[in-house]
Amino acid sequence: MANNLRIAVIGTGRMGTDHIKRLTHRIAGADVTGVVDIDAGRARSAAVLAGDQAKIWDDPHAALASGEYDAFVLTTPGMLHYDVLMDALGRRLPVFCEKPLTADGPTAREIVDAEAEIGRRLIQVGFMRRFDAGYRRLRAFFEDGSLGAPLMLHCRHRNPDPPPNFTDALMIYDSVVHEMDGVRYFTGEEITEISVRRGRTTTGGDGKLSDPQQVLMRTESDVLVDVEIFVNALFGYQVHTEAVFERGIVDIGNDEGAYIRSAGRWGGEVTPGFEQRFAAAFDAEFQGWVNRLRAGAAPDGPSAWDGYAAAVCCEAGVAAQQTGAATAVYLGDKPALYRA
Ligand code: ISE
Repeated sequence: MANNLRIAVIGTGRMGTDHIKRLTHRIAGADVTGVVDIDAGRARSAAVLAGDQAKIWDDPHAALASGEYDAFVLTTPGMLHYDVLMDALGRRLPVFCEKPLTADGPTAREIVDAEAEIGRRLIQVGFMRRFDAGYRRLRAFFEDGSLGAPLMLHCRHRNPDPPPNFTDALMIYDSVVHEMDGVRYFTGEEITEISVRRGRTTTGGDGKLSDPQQVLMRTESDVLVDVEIFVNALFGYQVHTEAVFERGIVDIGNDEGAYIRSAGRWGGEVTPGFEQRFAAAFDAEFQGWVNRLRAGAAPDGPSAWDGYAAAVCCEAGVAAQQTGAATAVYLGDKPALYRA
């Protein structure tokens, strides 16, 4: 195997620091040797997390141009992704890009077209659920057909509380985006139509969100999907999926772990948040990405096309939220690079 990958992490907020810790302590074959943030204090703390071996930058383009890194992890807010990705593509540098790929469908399409023009995959998008053991197990039933054709997916996505300044649109862009990618991952099909229903709102939040909401989707072969997105669920974190096939039902995402009987009660622990629920998935996602790059191979995780498709689905979802009408999803041609 080649030397350890020299990685620069661009953006050292919540996800950036989580990934620095992961790459530094749990992933083999990679060193975080650079951190980039316009906030100098945050960058310094991030460098310490990387074992104090990381060079600090305030400009991502300078880090990209330096020639000091083999790969980049991009965890800035989504609206800053486009310029960094375009620069990295121009330099043929691999980037692991946390979702979203970019801020909107048209710019995401530009990234797809630019990468397709190069003819080699350089970008992997951080849809970590694809690396969750339960997700993989469920997908196998879609692939092997042992339970017959898939008919429906019932998804529940519950958060204890939303991030600060969350909006109805972010419930789609930041949360339901994972189910959109999940549906595409399980079925291997594109989503063709999305509707959103709002109902009674919980008194458990600050009253600014319409929460919970129901997002309904249809795929190319007419698999129907319903998603409950509930971001002030208070009790803890839950991502649960039930798939209905012609000859069986498969459900994943029930809390696992010890089942305790004590003091006249029975039960176990509820997962507190997505970092815990998907910790193993995040690790598997990064280990796979590092292994591929070290072997000189292109990344094989979620692609720029997957990021683009998710962006277009989110836009349709937000339009459906605003109009109350079923909204069609139109992706246009899929370049050969993504038609493996
Ligand atoms: C957050 O950004 C995530 O990606 C989590 O997986 C999701 O559950 C949560 O709703 C989002 O806010």
